[in-house]
Amino acid sequence: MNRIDKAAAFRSMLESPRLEFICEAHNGLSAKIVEEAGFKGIWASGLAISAQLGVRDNNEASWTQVLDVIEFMADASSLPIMLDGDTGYGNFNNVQRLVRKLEQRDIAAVCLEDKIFPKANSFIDGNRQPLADIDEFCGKIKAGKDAQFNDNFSIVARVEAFIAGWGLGEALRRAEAYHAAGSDAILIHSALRTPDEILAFKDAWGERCPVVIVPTTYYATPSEVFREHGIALVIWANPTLRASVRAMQQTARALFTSESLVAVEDSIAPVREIFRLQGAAALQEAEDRYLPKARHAPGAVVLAAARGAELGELTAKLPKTMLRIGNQPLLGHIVATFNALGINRIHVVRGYCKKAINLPGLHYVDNDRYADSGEIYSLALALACVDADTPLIVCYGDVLFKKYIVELLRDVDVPVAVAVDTNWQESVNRHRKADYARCSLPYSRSAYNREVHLLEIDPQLTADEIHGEWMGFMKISVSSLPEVRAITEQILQRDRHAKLPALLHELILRGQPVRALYTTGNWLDIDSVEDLVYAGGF
Ligand code: SPV
Ligand code: MG
Repeated sequence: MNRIDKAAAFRSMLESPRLEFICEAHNGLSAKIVEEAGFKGIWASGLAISAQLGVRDNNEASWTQVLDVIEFMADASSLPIMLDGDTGYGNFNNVQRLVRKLEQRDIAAVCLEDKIFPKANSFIDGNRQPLADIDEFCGKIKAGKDAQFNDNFSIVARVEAFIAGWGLGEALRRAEAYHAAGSDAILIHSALRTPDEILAFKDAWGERCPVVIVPTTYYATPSEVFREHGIALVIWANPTLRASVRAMQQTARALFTSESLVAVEDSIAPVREIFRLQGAAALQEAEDRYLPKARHAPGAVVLAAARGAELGELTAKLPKTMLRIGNQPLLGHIVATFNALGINRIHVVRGYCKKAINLPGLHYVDNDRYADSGEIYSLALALACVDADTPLIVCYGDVLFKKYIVELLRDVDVPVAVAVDTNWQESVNRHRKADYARCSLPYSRSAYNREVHLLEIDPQLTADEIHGEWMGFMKISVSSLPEVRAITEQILQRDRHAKLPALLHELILRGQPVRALYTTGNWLDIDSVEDLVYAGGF
């Protein structure tokens, strides 16, 4: 990245034949705002910086505390900054150290005023303020100029003669001396409501060196007047501070009185504007470039639209997924297991007694045709809602399972995968109908680490064909989501009641490999009162 010479940019503003303007900022945020407004330079105002720190403009903030603030300003903005260096925070020696520290922080210029440390703001009893000894002040300017490394760094000498109640003669005498000592420009300050003093000064001064002004009290003077008189630079010394003070006062009062953000929401910046000013987008881009690609935590879809009529009275007013097992509903257990694996974007398809499914933090998809549709129909509704850039784990809403089953699916990086329970005989013994799976390799120790694929899912498979039972767990990768979406649409055109295995069938038919991951037990589906007893929920 090329480094801009901010000092050179500031110097060319001072020396340009045009009237230039710089605006006050007092922290990183206001520096950025001033830059975005279009200004070419920043005035790091002593008044504004001390005020935003909550202290007086009397050198109550130490000079290193001021340095800390302007370092943030210089980082937040590419504009040249002129620091309001007050009296230089000490004698010539302190000025030298100040100039070196400013250059290290890429500050373009410093303005030094001919008063006594600790100074007071020019608008508070200005005419009682003692001025610096001219020779002593000239020594500071010389010392500062000798200390700077970059020839373009500017030292602006601020003449406070008018402020302190002296006349044009004293102002010119001082300006002449400071100019001779090496200052790059003269700031002539005045507390009048008219520009008379500064214009008289400029007219007498001529073009000896650039003249800088601060029209805070004579703000009503059109800038055209300054232009006509050949002023080099106008400093708007405190507007962003004053604007923010007024806005904060109004907002805080309205909020306190109304006890509601509604009263202020439309008149304050949206949070996303704060993020923009902070450069949040650039950090996100940088993260994409520099951080190792984080494995996207998958999302989950829980199919829970059915009643579970086989449970009779128990599901008269509740869908099966909301039956209590231990301390919470079945669905709560499912969610807790997903959550334990870092999966928190969970879409639940609900249908029967949908209002009863109301656990917080879930995304609900309503299948209002649950009585006249099947699992694929519910899945298709969910697929229309899930993120396109996140893999998906699908399961039924009536199963309890140990997290390792989902963990295996989460960590496998293939287009589509299913978990297959090798403990299938148990379901035969319990006389349940099950989705039996035939795979490319039976489960065995040697199948460990081999890529096993699903060949067929069918409740009618014979015992010698069965390699396991499919429990409804399926993982769909990001790249497969569009195809799976298309297949579900296709299936629904011919059969609105189709069940999940139809999707696997179709994938296999299309030659899309479906990885089978063998697991053994560690899950339970709730199909009967006996299952509920088993699960400890009855
Ligand atoms: C400042 O902004 O701190 C200044 C300008 O020094 S003035 O407040 O007008 O003195
Ligand atoms: Mg000041």
